Amino acid sequence: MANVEASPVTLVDFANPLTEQSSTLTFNGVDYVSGNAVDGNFNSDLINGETCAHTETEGHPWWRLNLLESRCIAQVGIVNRRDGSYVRLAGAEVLVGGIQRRKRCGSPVSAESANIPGGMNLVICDPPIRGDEIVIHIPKDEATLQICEVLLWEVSTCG
Ligand SMILES: [Ca+2]
Repeated sequence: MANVEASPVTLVDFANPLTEQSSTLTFNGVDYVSGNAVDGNFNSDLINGETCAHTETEGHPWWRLNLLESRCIAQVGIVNRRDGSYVRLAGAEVLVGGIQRRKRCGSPVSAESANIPGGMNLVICDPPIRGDEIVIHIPKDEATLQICEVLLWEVSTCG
């Protein structure tokens, strides 16, 4: 009989994360930079916590994480802000892959899920997707992307 073992899902502990986003909001002298979404600080109070990433309101805003090495991504958690306008995250999609090819992980963040202040929006890649890059974007003509923290989970092998 074949010995079938499920691959455990583990949290990605990424060092020196490289991030960028389509634009950066500056509000009251504070820059809501892309790196705020992977600084290990889960404070979801955008204004008082100053540890969320936030783009301008624009067409098709995006946030990107370069993992520097290929990983098999199983789930992505997006921590929303809690101090208002959290519904803006509705419709956000997670893409996993590289420059040449990206696949969408799971389903877009639902309006219901985005409506939870400070909620962790879990996007499950079923099956897991291999890639060295994570993109979170909102494919709308006018949108604002705000992410307080991103968590990634991986499995050891894809497929
Ligand atoms: Ca943060």
